[in-house]
Amino acid sequence: MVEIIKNINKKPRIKYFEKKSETIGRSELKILQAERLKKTLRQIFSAGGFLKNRLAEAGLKNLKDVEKIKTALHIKNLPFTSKADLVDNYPFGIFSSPVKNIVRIHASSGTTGKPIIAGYTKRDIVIWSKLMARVFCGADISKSDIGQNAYGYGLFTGGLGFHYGAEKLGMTIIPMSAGFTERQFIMMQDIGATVLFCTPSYALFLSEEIHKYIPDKSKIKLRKGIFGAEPWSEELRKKIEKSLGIDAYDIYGLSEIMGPGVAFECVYKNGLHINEDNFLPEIIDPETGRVLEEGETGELVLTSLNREAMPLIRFRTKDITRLTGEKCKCGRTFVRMDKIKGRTDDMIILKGVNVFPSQIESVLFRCDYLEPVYMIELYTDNLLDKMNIIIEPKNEIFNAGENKITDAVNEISHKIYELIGIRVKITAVPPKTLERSQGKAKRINDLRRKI
Ligand code: DLL
Repeated sequence: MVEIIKNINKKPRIKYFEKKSETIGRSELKILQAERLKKTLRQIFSAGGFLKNRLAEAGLKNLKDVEKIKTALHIKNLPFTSKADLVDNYPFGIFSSPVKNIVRIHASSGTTGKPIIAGYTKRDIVIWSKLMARVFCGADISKSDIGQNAYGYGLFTGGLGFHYGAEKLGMTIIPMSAGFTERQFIMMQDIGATVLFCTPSYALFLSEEIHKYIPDKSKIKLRKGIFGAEPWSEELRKKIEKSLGIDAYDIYGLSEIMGPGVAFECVYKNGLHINEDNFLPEIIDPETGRVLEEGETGELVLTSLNREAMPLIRFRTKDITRLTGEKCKCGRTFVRMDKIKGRTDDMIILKGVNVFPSQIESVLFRCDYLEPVYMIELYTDNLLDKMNIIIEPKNEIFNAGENKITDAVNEISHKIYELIGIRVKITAVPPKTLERSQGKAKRINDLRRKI
């Protein structure tokens, strides 16, 4: 369990936004999930279209079959939905509400250039805002806080998702969006933001730049941050916490299912609670689709239980994690998932060994002599896949000459070898060479020859 920096000697404060729902008994929750699953299936049937046909092909032929469902465990018999299904049914083919009832559209990048569209009814937006308010309360953020929202506003769900949740809670929210770094610091200092919302890589960038704009850290009032939208290691959390002097929390979500707020950390930071009254989680073997047991690592699959516009059944997120149903000290009864290890898309297979960028990050970010930034290049050499990790040794190493740089490279090479059992190339570049990200960081540059 991660130590809670500011509350080191104090008992963490436990707050809920919807206590009854967040601490619901497990048997009551199971009944609610079954009811909501059936309601969702009824909606899909009455809307007709792609999802209904998919369910019918898999044996759920009509409403009578839906009524026969007794528990949410029935989910295992239903077919998966994937990003490709959303692309194929672009833009509205996957909606279960008529377009006239849609009040908002968001989008994320698809695989073929066409974006993936997410639609929301008025009710969906209200529920989403409440789920985001749960996230804030989970991190002991209250309506007296001032939130600086540096997630991108626009088609990305981060900006408006956080914004509406903050307003629902009654917090003061500064709609900064990402970028405009100098202005971020001006507002942070002048308005006195107490909480920061952005991607972990942007938080890191801000922490690297802050001394230029606010040399006296006592001028800022930041106490917490909620960071997500990309995988980030515990080591990165420690770096952000230390350099900004805040308490950092993880939040998970995806546009297809809603946006931010699907899962979040409470003050104990021992996994992310999944809002299980709204989303039914499963873990599957990404190769075979077999449902795995609690505690086993695999791909997270989510089913909407409370969406109107675009409920999805068994959506394959491609995100790798595992679930635990062990009791949490915060009193929430929702299962927790581990921090996301990475996406199946981003898993690198080198000589048969599976590696995620987050594992490499854990090693690199533990080395104080490196800038907290890296890039993994994949290339082909003699028909074999190879990896080159580009690192930035800090100024003091770089300026100390060739030998010091070589020592750093050798040490990293050894540490990576200890982690994955394979020798990879390590390239040192001068500090501030690699691009810093204001949104989701790109960690892999795939230069492999495509056959
Ligand atoms: O990233 C929603 C979001 C906004 C989440 C702000 C948290 C904060 P998409 O752009 O559709 O939505 O990307 C979803 O991002 O399937 C994961 O691969 C990744 N992701 C999101 N949160 C986390 C996280 C938003 N906490 C995709 N840890 C997901 C790791 C995350 N990966």
